[in-house]
Amino acid sequence: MITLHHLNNSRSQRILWLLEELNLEYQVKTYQRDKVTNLAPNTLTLIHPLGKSPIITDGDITIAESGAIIEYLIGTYHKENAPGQLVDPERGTEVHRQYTYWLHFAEGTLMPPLVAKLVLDKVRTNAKPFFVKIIANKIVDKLMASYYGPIIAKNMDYIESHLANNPWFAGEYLTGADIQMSFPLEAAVARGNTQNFPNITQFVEKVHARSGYQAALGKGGKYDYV
Ligand SMILES: N[C@@H](CCC(=O)N[C@@H](CS)C(=O)NCC(=O)O)C(=O)O
Repeated sequence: MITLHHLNNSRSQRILWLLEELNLEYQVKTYQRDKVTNLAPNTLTLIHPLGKSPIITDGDITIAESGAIIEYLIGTYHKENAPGQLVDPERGTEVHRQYTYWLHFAEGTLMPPLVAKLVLDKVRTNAKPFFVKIIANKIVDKLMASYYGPIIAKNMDYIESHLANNPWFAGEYLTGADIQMSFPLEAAVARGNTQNFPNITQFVEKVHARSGYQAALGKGGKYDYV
């Protein structure tokens, strides 16, 4: 039996969605983030030393990293490329190259500056006392304006223009790339950062409308990015 070690409001939502798209039987073990630090509880390190979610176990196999989990689940359990269903692209095709590219892009290129922004926003909010806050905000503003801001904007423009010509990230069909890209994009929509990105907004709406996605929401409990 597959077990998903699921942290609330996290990348693990991707895997819930994939498990539903693949129509698999699985159980969910839920972990709650610490209310102050937002970190995962230490009990997750009993499953994998880094204690980050998602993690799955399947018999005596343990896998961390959402991209690796997506590749494992699709490689092991995907049955057929039926219309409207999640497709496992054939190796050596352009669709497969696109699938692999976006699978890696999500965590390798897009997430790092988004996480940096999240951390810097926290510095801005939490810095104390007052005079430290003024200096901290100046440093954060500088880092955002000169480095992370332009990188995030460039990435968002790039994704937006890709989605102008492709209904799904690898082309015509839903693939694991869409599962992987869903988390950063739905977080961007939920935070109100996509007013000027209609294609990204529509992509997230299309994802949220899928019955597999809705079933995943039912299994995982409250998720702030819908
Ligand atoms: N690149 C990893 C990132 C895993 C990760 O950072 N997960 C976050 C949740 S979105 C986490 O567990 N945070 C809690 C913590 O670091 O304690 C993946 O894609 O699985």
